[in-house]
Amino acid sequence: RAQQGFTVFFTGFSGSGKSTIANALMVKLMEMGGRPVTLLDGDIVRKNLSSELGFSKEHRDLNIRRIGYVASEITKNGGIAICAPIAPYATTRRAVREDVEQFGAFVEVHVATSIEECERRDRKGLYKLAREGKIKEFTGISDPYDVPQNAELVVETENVDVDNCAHQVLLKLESMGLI
Ligand code: GGZ
Repeated sequence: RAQQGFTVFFTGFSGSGKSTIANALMVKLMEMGGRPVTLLDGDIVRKNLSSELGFSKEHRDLNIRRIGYVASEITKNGGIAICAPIAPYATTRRAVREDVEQFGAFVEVHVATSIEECERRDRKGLYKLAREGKIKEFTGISDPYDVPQNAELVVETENVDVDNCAHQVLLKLESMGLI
């Protein structure tokens, strides 16, 4: 079924480049036409669907399960969902995969920028605040991140630009027969 819906699920640290790559991918998929594309970016979801949630394991899990539910509905209806949360817990990513795979393909993309590089970039100044203890439970600093073991694709951002990363995702989607 060439026109089945699917979900591209990015996971990685804050500042790893998930949002930027997800946006570039969205533009490319929209230019191709066909299925509607919905971007469920971390901060957009936090603002609109999960505004009452913090960053405990329970709250992160609830946030990710909500994203998974919306992605599975989009996938069910033949659309393309692009998700870009940190999603630090492997079991929760697995649960979302199972939700989506009832209806279509789930393509997990690990944006594998190292914590050292994310902290060095520190584009929003959050790592500095986390080091100072002003943000608690900060992923990679004072909170866990389960490195994905079964991602469909791992992208490297330290030597590869955003457009190239998005292109690698497109190639993967093509090789999976999704586009
Ligand atoms: C991690 C945090 C935290 C803590 C605030 N830990 O760079 P950002 O700002 O825009 O991305 C991070 C975002 C993470 O939200 P997610 O919904 O993607 O996380 S999860 O999947 O774990 O539910 C960061 C900001 O929120 N932020 N506090 N303690 N990131």
